[in-house]
Amino acid sequence: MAKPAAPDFHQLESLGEDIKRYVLSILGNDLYPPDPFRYYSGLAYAIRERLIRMWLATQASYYDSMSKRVYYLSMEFLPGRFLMNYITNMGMEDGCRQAAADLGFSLDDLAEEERDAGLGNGGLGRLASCYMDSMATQRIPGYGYGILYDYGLFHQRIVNGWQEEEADNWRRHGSPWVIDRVEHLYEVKFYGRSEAYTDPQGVLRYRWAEADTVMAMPCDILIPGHGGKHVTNMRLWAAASSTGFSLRDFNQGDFLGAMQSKIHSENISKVLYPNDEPIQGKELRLRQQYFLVAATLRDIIRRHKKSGPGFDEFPDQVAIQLNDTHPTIAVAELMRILVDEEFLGWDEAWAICRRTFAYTNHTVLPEALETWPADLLGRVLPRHLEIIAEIDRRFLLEVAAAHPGDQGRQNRLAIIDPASRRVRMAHLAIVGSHKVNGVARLHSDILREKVFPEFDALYPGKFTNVTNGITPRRWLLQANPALSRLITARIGPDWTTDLDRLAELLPLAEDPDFRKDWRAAKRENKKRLARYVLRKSGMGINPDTLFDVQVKRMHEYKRQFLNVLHVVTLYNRLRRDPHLAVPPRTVLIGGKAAPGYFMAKRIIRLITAVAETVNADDAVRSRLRVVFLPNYCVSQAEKVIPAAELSQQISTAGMEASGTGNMKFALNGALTIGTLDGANIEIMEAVGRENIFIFGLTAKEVEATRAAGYDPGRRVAADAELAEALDMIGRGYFTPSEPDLFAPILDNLLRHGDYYLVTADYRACLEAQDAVNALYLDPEAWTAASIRNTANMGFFSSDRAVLEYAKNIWNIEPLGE
Ligand code: NBG
Repeated sequence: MAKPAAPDFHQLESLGEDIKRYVLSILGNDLYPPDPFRYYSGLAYAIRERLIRMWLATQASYYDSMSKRVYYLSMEFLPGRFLMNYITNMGMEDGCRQAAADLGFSLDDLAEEERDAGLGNGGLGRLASCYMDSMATQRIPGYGYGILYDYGLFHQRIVNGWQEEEADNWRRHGSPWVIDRVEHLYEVKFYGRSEAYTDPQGVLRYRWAEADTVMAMPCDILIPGHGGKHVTNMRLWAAASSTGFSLRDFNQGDFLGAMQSKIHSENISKVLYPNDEPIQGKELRLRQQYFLVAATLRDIIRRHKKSGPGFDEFPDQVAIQLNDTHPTIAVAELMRILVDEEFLGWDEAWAICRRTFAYTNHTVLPEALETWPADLLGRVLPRHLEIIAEIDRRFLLEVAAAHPGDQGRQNRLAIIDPASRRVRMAHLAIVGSHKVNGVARLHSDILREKVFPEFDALYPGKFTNVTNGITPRRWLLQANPALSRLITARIGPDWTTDLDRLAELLPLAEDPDFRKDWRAAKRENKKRLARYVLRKSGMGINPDTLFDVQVKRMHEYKRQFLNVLHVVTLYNRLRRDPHLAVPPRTVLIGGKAAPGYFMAKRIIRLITAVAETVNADDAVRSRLRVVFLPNYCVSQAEKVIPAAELSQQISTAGMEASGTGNMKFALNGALTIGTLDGANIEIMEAVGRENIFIFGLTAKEVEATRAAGYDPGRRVAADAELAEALDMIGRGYFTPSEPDLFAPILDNLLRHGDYYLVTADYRACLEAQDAVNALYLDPEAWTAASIRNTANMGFFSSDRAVLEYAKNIWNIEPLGE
C-alpha cells in the first residue's frame, strides 16, 4: 500500500487570508491603514501555526523512537530575529514573498519590523542559538533550556560620541514566537534551611525546610531545522510569584507591602546580566542560575519518568550540557534530587551525575571564571552548600590518594577554596562531568596545559576539544542571498546542510567569469550596507572602497585599540602623501561595552572622536572613512558581515577562546587579518596561509613576553609612527576641547605595562595591513582569495560541531528520516 502523503503543513494558498485573519483576531486590529508591524505580526502568527503542527509531529517521533535526548543548559541564547529564519528553513520564501506582495508589502520590509531577541551577551549565546539550528537540522533529539528575560542585553545609543544604554524591552509588543505553557508551572525553592530527620527505616535524611517558593513558567520558542520537517524547541523559564500578593497585607491597607514578595519573585527573570564587572557577589544572578537549573531538572525528570525506565538508566536517556559554568549548580541539584527526594545512595547518585553532565568552558580570562562566596551560596541554597561540601570532601580524598601528602595540590584543586571560602564553579563542573571541552584547539590545549593541568593529570581523557561552528543557514543562506544564489547556481543547494560541499567552488577561483559574478555579489551587499548606514546614521559610505570591519563586544583583549592605532597611522600617512598607493578604505567598528567597563567605553569614545576628525578632513575624505556602528546585534551582523571584505580578528593571542564572528566573515568571503588566537589558527589551516593575513605574537610568545617583563616605552621610543599616533591620542588631537580624555588609555599602555601587548603587535599589524593593501590593489587575486576562503569553510559549520558533541560527548545518534 502506498504511504499516505505527508500532510502539507505549509499551506501556502491560504497564507494571505490567514495573515488578515490574525491581524483581526489576535491583534484585534483593523486591516487599514496597512501598518507594516501589524502585517509582520499577522504573518508571524500564520507561520507559528504551521510550525506548531510540525513540532507536534516531531515530538511524537521522539516518543516513538525512545531516543536519548540532550538538554543544552544555557543562561544565554542570542537568536536575533526569527521570521526570515523560519521562512528560509521551512522553504516558504517564495510563498511568503508572494503573500506579502499581494498585501502590498515587501517581505524584507515586514521582516525589519521584528525586534531582535537579544537574550545573550555575545558569542556564547549566539553559539547556543547556532547549535539549536543545527540540532534541529541534523535531527539530534534535544532541547535548549534558558531564561526568558523581560529585558535582553541593553540597547546601545551613541550620544555625543559616548555609549548610552537603554533598556531593551523586546517583548513590549508581545512576541508571536513565544508560546506560554501556563499549564506546566513548577515550584522553585530558595533560602530556608536544611533539616535532618530520620526516616521510618532509621536512615538519616535531609530535607529543605522553610523555603520561599517562586513559580517557573515554561515558554517555548520553536526551532525548525532546515527542510522544515524536524522542529525542536527552546524552553525558556519565566518567573511568577507563587502567591500573587498577600491579601492580609492588602486588607490592612499596605498595598505596596502586599506586592513586595511578588515583585521579589518576578525579578528573577527580569533582566540579563551584561558580562561586566565581577557578578559573583550578586545574589540575583545566583538565584537566576538556580532558577534555570531547578525548573529544567524538574522538567527533565518528569519526562524521564513518563518514558518509563528507572534512574539507573537516566544517563542512557539524558545528556546535560553545561554551557559554561553558569548552570553548574545543576550538579548539586541533581544530587539533591536523587539523594534527598528519590532516596538513592550517594555513590549511585554520584555515578549517575557524572555520566549525565558535560561541561563546555568558554573562557580562560580569570575574572570570568565564576566563584561564589560559600556563605552567600549557603544562604540562598542551604542544602546545596552541604552537598557541595560533601562532593568536595570525597573528591579531595581521591586527590590525596593519588598524591599523598600534597596539601598544596588539594588546596589548588578544592571545590571550596579553603583560603577564600569561595565555591569554584569550574572545579565543581569538572568534577561532576564526564567530559570537559574547550571551544577551539588552542583554547582546549591551554585549558589542559595551563588552566587545569592538575585536573587533566587526575582525569586523563576527560578534557577534549570541540571547535565552535556557525549555522550556514542564517549566516550564508539567509544573510547573503546574493552569494547564496551564485553558489547554488554553480554547485547546487546541498551545501546548506553539508557545508563541505563548498569545496567544489575551489576550481572556480581560477575562472574570471565566476570571479566577476563573485565581486558583483559582494558589491550588492556593500551597497545594501551603505544604504543601512545612511538610514541609521545619516552618513554616506562609498561601496567602491575596501570595507574593513571589526564588530564584536568591546573588550581590551579584543584590541579595538590596535585597530584605532592602524587607522590613525593610515590617516597620518595619507595626510603626508595624498597620492599614497593604497586602496581607499572604509573602517567600520561596532560593539557594545559592558555598562560598568570604564576602559571599553573610553575606547568607543576614542573611535567616535577619530571618526569625527578623519571624516571631516577634506585632505583624506575620499581615501579614508571611519564609522562606528551603534547597537551591534544579530540582525545588524546579518547586514554587516556579508558586506565585509576584511575581517579584523586581532585579539592578544591566548585570550580569545575561539571567536565565531571570524568564521562568519570568512564564510562570506571576507579575508581575515588576525593573530594566531582561538579558531583563527584553524581557519588559517583551512583556507591556506596565503589567503589570510596573520601577524603578531603567538600565545607562547605572549606568555614569554609578559614573563620577561615587557617594556612598552622602549618599543614606542623605537617606532616613530607608533609614537606619533599615541602622542596625538594622548594630547587631545581628536578631542581638542577635552585634551585629557584618553589619558587613562595611554596610562594603561605606557605606565601599567600594556598587558594586552598592543604596542608589541603594532608594527606587525601595520605590515600585515600593507600586505592587505597590496593584494586589494589586484582585484582578481583578491577575489580568488575570497572565493578560497568561502570554499574552505566547510569545517566551521555548526552541523559538524553538534555531530561531534553527539558522538563524542552525548553518545546520541541523530534520528533517521
Ligand atoms: C566566549 C568567547 C569566544 C567564544 C564564545 C563561544 C564567553 C564566556 N566566551 O571566544 O569569548 O567564541 O564564547 O564559545 O562569552
